[in-house]
Amino acid sequence: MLEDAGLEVFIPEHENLSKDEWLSYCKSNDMILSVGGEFKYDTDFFNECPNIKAIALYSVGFDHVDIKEANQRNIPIGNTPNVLSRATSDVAFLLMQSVARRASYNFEKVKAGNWGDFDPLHALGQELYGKTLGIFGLGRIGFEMAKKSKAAFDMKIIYHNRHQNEEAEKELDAKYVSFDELVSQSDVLSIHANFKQEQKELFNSSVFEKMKENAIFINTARGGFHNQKDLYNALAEHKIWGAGLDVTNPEPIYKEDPILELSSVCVLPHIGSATIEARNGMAKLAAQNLIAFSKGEKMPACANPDVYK
Ligand code: 8YV
Repeated sequence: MLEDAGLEVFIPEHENLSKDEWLSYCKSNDMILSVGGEFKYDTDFFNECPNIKAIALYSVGFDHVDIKEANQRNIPIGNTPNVLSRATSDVAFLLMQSVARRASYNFEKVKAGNWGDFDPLHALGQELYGKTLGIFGLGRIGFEMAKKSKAAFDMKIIYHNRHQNEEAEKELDAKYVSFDELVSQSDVLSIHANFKQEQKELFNSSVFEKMKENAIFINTARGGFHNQKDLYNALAEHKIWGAGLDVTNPEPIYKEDPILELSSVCVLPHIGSATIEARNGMAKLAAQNLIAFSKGEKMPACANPDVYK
C-alpha cells in the first residue's frame, strides 16, 4: 500500500530490534511506522532523530510518545482508533466472564487431571445478570464493552470520564458518577482509558479497599493503571472477587509473580487487538496516516490534532 502510493519503504532486516538498532534506523528515515509500545518517543529521541517528520503508530495508545514534544516540533503522531475497539472490548468481556466463572482456573485443573467429584459448593462462580458495570474511561472501547454487557447480561452501566458521554447516556442509559462512586458501586470495574503518567497506579490499595467484596477488576488498557502488588494483596485477602488482566505491571509479567498462583485471576498476554480483522485494520490505518502525511494532507487518525491548527 505504501509503495503503491509512491513511498520508498525500508523494512528492518530482522524483528526484535534493539533500542540502538531502531534508533539508527529512525535517524536515516523521515517517517516511521512503529509497532509495539516498548520504545519511547521522548525528547532524547526527537533530539537524536531530527529528520523525523511524522510517526505512524500501530496502536491506539500513545502513552509511549511525548505528545507535547511532538507538538512543539510539529510532528503529527498517527494512531489506530476504532478498528480495534470491538476486538479489545471482546477481550474485556471474555475476561469478565472467565473471572466470574473461574474459567481459566478450572481449565488448569482439568489439564492437571484433577476434574474432581461433584460437590454442590465446588467451583462456584457468580452470575453477571443485572449487575453494575463501572467503566473507567468511556470512549470507543468502553462503549463497546458497555454495549455488549448490557445486551448479554442487562448490566447497569456507570462510568467515570473526563467528559460526559452523551451517546452512552442516551443509548445505554449509562450514568456518570464520581471516581469514588465508580469504585464503591461497581460489581465489575473495567478500565478503558488512555493512560497518562499522572494516573500511574491510580488503582492501588486505597481503591481496592473501597471496592465491593464481589467486585471483578478488569484491565485491558495499560498495566500502569494498577499497582500489581496491591492488587495481589486485595485478591489474596479476598477483599475483591477476582481480576482479569490483558495488561500487567510490569509487562510482561514475571513468571514468578504470585498473582499467577491465584484461582481468582485470569491473565492474558496483551492480546486485546490480536484478531485478523483488527490487525488488518490497524495496518491499513497506519499506512493511510503516512500516505496522507506524504501528500501534505491531514492524517485520518491523529493523536495530536493540535499540530494542524
Ligand atoms: C497493540 C494496544 O497490541 O493499540 C494499543 O494501544 O495496546 C494494542 O492494540 C500494541 O500496542 C501493538 O502495537
